[in-house]
Amino acid sequence: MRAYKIMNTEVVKKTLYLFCLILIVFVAILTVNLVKIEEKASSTISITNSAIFNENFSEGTLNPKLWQITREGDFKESTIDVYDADPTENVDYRLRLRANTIGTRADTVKFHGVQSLYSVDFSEGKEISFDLDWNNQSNGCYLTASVYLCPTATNGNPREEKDWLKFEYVGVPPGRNARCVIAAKSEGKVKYLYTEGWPEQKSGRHIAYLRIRIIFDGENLKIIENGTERYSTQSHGLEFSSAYLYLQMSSHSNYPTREIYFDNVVVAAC
Ligand SMILES: [Ca+2]
Repeated sequence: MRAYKIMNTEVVKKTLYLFCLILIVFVAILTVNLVKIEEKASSTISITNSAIFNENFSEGTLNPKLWQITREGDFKESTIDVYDADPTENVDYRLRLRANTIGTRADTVKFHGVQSLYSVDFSEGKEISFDLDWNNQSNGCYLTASVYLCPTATNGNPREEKDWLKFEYVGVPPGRNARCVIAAKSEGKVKYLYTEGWPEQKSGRHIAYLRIRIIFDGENLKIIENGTERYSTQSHGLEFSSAYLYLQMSSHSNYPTREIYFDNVVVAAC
């Protein structure tokens, strides 16, 4: 009887040891996995923080969940699509804005483009960057390629909205060159921040494929074109800190088909 009791106690002890061992192994496995999950979560967050928005149009079509088309004025042709701009078998999808204004009303300027359906909050440091291909215009007279940051949404012309910041290229006669314009509109009043010497200097310069970076850091605003600072202020004075992104083109009447491209639109924390 006594021997049976001792044996029984031994069995209980062994079972208890085994249980403790299993528990330790289980806790160890769980801890390792939790650390892994945490690492994965933090890397996901850091990716989200550094690139909030990244549009390279690689889907080959304009995503209606991200963009809506904007248009104002009469066109002979107005095409806004995602286009493979690479003439070889490689693929290079970009946003294409294409306009033909032959035979249209002489008293109107025609505007079209896209508006992001999500707004960018730049109350904390943000960089908005994009590629713009002026597409080697043989006659880019009064053609414009613009990016507007505007707190209000419209499927018309963002220029008519009450508040915005604009970065733009305007084709200058006889049409092979362009100049840069940076302007802000506040409560309906337009203020030119940078005009590249215009109206005294009217010749403009040759532009081609451009990478533009618009950097907000508190009240500081800096605009960089192909690595060179174009504009900088320590007090941008904008009365909005959240804006839709508009990629735009405009043309006067009686111009044959002209097209420009945007690509690699990135919004990132900085
Ligand atoms: Ca692309």
